[in-house]
Amino acid sequence: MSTVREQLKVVAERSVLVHVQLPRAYLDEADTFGELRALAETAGAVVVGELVQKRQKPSGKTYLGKGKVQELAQLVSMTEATLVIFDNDLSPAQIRSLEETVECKIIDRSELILDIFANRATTHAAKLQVEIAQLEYTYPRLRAMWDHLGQIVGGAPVGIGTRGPGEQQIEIDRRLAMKRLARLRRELEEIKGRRTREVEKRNLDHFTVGLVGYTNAGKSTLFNRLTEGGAFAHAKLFATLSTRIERWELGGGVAALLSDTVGFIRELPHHLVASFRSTLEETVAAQLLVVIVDGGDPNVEMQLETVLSTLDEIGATDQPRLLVINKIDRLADPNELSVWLNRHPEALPISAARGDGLEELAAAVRECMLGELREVRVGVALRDSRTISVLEKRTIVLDRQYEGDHIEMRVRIGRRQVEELLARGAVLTLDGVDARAALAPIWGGAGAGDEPDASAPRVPPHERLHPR
Ligand SMILES: Nc1nc2c(ncn2[C@@H]2O[C@H](COP(=O)(O)OP(=O)(O)OP(=O)(O)O)[C@@H](O)[C@H]2O)c(=O)[nH]1
Ligand SMILES: [Mg+2]
Repeated sequence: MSTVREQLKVVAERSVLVHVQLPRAYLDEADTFGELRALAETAGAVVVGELVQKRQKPSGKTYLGKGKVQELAQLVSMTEATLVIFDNDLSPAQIRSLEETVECKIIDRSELILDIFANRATTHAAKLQVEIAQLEYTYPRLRAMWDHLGQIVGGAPVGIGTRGPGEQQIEIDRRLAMKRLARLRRELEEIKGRRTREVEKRNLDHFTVGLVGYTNAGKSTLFNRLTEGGAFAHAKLFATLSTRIERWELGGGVAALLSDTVGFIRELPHHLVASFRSTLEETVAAQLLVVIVDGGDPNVEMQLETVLSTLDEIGATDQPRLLVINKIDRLADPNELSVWLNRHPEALPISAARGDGLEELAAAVRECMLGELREVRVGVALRDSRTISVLEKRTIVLDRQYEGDHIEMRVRIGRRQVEELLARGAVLTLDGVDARAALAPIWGGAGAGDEPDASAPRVPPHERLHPR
């Protein structure tokens, strides 16, 4: 076969799905192909056959066992498939051996996901990030394939997914690709720098909440419900590839900025995570994370684990988290929910589609944002315009009085907000008393400057969901 990997696009191909079940299986056995099928369909492929093999470990040469490879070849010819998609990641050598025997184009899960990202990317930054990931992942693999594709005469198009005509061309391609990669990386760095500055400014002016979750969990649907909307929500996987931010009215006169971003998936290709880091960075910087899972999915626990470990990986570990279980309208049996809630008592059940549980969600976020509200007189020096501006923007101001070089504002404010201001170096009085000394009498309990209780158990970041 010489034309097998000429084209890596998946659109409208008749595809056979293959899954090798290894002992450490975390997928629901009843629906082994659920996710791969959804990914394939998202990419535009038509699924015409499925093949599973249970193995202790993959076979080095072809991943599948010998007999199964023959079975796969038969299935491909019987169904007239033009593409085989492996749920497992394959080495270039494995792909080559498989293609030789099965006589059909073979791709793995990472390549499939990259293809989806490539087709979905619409913003400049997303396109940049996908191309970087492709150059890093697909390109070397294609190059490794070229000798098996045969040394073909010149004239073939050059680039991703096309074969290179001979050694010399490969060398030219390699240099061009390296140069391009360097340029793309530089451009992405610039975007990143600009973004970091925007994020810092935003966090100063507003309380920011990041929506994170597995792909298809319903992030964009929820985002559209809670804000003026405009996010693209769709039954396909990876509908969202860039970050959107909108104002979310939490009730009681306070608002937060909510961000919707790209979804996570198990074993997200490493290069893709790396290059999408800048998109995810806006999430990393959010002051609260809302972790959303699809309660109707049989693999919901795996989804949650994936999301939590991806958050660790991208360094989003410092802020509190709220766990939300979505699509409760889809649960056939209400017992399913109570089983889940037993395991995760802090979770908030919602239905983004029907609008259930959204007020409770807003209330929980408001509590995270403000802590318990008190009405106090806050004194600030007039020259501290930054603190005054934060108070005006983020608290409910009931009254203002000017006294010499000071302003006394009567506000409804939460303890967390005061602590945040103090942490930024603001000098305040509360009801005429120095704010640090006033915290405990006003709110009760330990003051802001006190050491955290050393005997309190340390919770690892991935389990640090916000207690309710
Ligand atoms: N039944 C039901 N369906 C929902 C609910 N919320 C979202 N959906 C559906 O789930 C699918 C995915 O929703 P999205 O909002 O696009 O999911 P997402 O998390 O933004 O997905 P990506 O952007 O791909 O990561 C859509 O078909 C939604 O209509 C819900 O509460 N109930
Ligand atoms: Mg989305």
